[in-house]
Amino acid sequence: MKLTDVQLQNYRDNGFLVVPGVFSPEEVQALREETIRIFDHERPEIWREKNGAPRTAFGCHEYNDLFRMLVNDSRLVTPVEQITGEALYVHQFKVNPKVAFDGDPFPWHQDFATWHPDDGMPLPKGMNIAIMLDEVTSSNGALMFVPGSHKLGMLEAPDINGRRWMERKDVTSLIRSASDIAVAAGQAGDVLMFHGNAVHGSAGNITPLPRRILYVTYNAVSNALRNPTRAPFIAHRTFEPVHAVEGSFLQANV
Ligand SMILES: O=C(O)CCC(=O)C(=O)O
Repeated sequence: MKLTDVQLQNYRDNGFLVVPGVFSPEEVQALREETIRIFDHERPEIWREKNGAPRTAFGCHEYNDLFRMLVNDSRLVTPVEQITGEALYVHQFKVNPKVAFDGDPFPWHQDFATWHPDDGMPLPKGMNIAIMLDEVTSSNGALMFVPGSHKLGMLEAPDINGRRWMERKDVTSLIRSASDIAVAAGQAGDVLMFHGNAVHGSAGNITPLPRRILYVTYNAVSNALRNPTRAPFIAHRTFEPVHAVEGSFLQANV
């Protein structure tokens, strides 16, 4: 999948981009089913909310064939290569299911504010690309962005229990000075891309509608981690490049 000039400009201006209709209903269904199976297991890579509801499954592409094929899918790899202009490896893989009624929020933050000090990623060349596995709306926990915030560089954020959420006073002044808060809504099968310095967060989900999003974070091989401190299933240490595979990951030989 190649981004158009308009999409590229949109991404450069805002720091995020939604690309509609990238993955088919059959592909989305296969990813949903695999996600449900994964959350049935207890493993260190699977994190839960305080009440036990699933929050994040990290690193599934390392032990699951479908997700292993997916991270090489050209619809994910090519647009990130187009933007970064570099060979890429998988820095992080996760599914955040934000379950019906019980999905907790993610406070405002920049990902690079963790990747740099905690993972030892030298430059903000890491980039997220995500697949919406459900309809994502402003009600069920869509990501919200401060458009253009990726141009501000890495902002101050304290280390709170291993995450670098922004302080409320900083979020307040940022949002007062920015034009808007944008909601990255979309349909199942749409793709969301965003810059490592894009300020974003998401509200909790108290609707009866799940909001599953699968994220792949690619990083430039030239920008591989130095002295990472987080677990390898969160900040991967295998810097092998991915190679874009055309066609559906469902057809690929596993
Ligand atoms: O899935 C979400 O709602 C937000 C996830 C996020 O921002 C993160 O994991 O850093």
